[in-house]
Amino acid sequence: MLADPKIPTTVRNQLRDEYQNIQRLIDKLENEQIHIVTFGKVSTGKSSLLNAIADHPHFKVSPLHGETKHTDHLDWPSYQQQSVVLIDTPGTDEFDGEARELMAQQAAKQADIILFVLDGDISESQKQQLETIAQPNKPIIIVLNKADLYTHDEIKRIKASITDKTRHIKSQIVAVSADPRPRTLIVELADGSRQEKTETPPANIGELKLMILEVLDQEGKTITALNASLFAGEVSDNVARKVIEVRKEAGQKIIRTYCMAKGIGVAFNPVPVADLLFAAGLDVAMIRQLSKLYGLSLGKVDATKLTTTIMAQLALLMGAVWGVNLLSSAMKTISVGLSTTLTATAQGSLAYYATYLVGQIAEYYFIQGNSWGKDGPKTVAKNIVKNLDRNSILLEAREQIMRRINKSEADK
Ligand SMILES: Nc1nc2c(ncn2[C@@H]2O[C@H](COP(=O)(O)OP(=O)(O)OP(=O)(O)O)[C@@H](O)[C@H]2O)c(=O)[nH]1
Ligand SMILES: [Mg+2]
Repeated sequence: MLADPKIPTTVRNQLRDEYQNIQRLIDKLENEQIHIVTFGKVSTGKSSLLNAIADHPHFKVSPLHGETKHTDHLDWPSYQQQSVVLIDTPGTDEFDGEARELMAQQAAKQADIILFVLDGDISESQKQQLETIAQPNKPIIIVLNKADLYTHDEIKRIKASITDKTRHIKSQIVAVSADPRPRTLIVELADGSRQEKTETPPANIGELKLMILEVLDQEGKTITALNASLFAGEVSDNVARKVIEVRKEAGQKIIRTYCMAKGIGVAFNPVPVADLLFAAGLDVAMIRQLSKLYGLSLGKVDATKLTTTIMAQLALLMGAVWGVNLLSSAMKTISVGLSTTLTATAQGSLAYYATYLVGQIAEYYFIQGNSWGKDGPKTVAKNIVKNLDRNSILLEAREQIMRRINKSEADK
């Protein structure tokens, strides 16, 4: 379609841009590694923090200062070719100025996110370190670790003080306990007697995980991180909700781009209404991209099969509706316009709507983990068609298509 001379160059260029955006999104999903790098003074708990994030004791931890001697990394079990790499650096101390600065810059260069780890208020030299690694567009999360050693009020006060002292550096701050100390509890037994009990609380890093996810999201990288096991394990409700939200948003973007392409394509190459449902090449491509987003990566054959299943359900459901009724309701939404563009736009809107339905139904299938659930495809398709506001989608389609037709005419 991008090579179709019937479609004006300006419109084709716009579509090409949109395709490229989606393609970039998908490429990120497939190829990009995310580097999360710790940085900070000796013994603040950098290695412990990465172990807690990974939920795996990979990095050596010890109460001795300077336990980590070399930069070390842990490759996450990759999802397809993408992965998240956790990178641990040796702690810096007050005496190794030059080497420290060099390491800081190296860490900053390779990091997508820097975790600047503290275990109390920030000192003057730590502030200088932070200034050294701070760069525009390099997200920094200041992690106040060992929160278990402080009271609630103390944490509030330390956080406020850090915030104040780092006001000029773009960063966020969060308090965590990567490796909390065991604590002694007094438990009252049924007979009224009391007993001491020692327990080690689990790491408390849920808020940090959520922050990492949000930073990646702002960087346009969330999709890559979603499938990594980084967010598996002790996943808070918030994190899980955020993952679903971001994925859905990306899914809707993909669907709309394909709707637009289909709508424009049909508007400039009107086809008989009966063929609308079956001009399925773009729908298959859309379904493949959606499947990648949901971690399933359907091949062409499977994607075509799924498209056919959905089309068949829609055809059954719509029957006559796909014919005269729908076309006339698509026409009705068009109040002004040149008569030559009238049917073209109506048909384009209809094609847009059909692809929109296919996209929504496919996305439902992927969200359910590649399954129609107990209801089967028929009920799923029926519910989705019923719950979507057909007229507002047609209206939206018409507006977008008209805008492009008008633009291409204005450009002539
Ligand atoms: N109380 C408490 N102790 C912690 C916490 N996290 C880490 N520690 C302890 O702090 C000490 C240092 O932890 P590490 O993870 O080795 O610190 P590091 O920053 O990697 O240290 P270096 O590699 O020497 O720079 C260990 O004894 C950890 O058990 C925490 O959340 N609370
Ligand atoms: Mg260490």
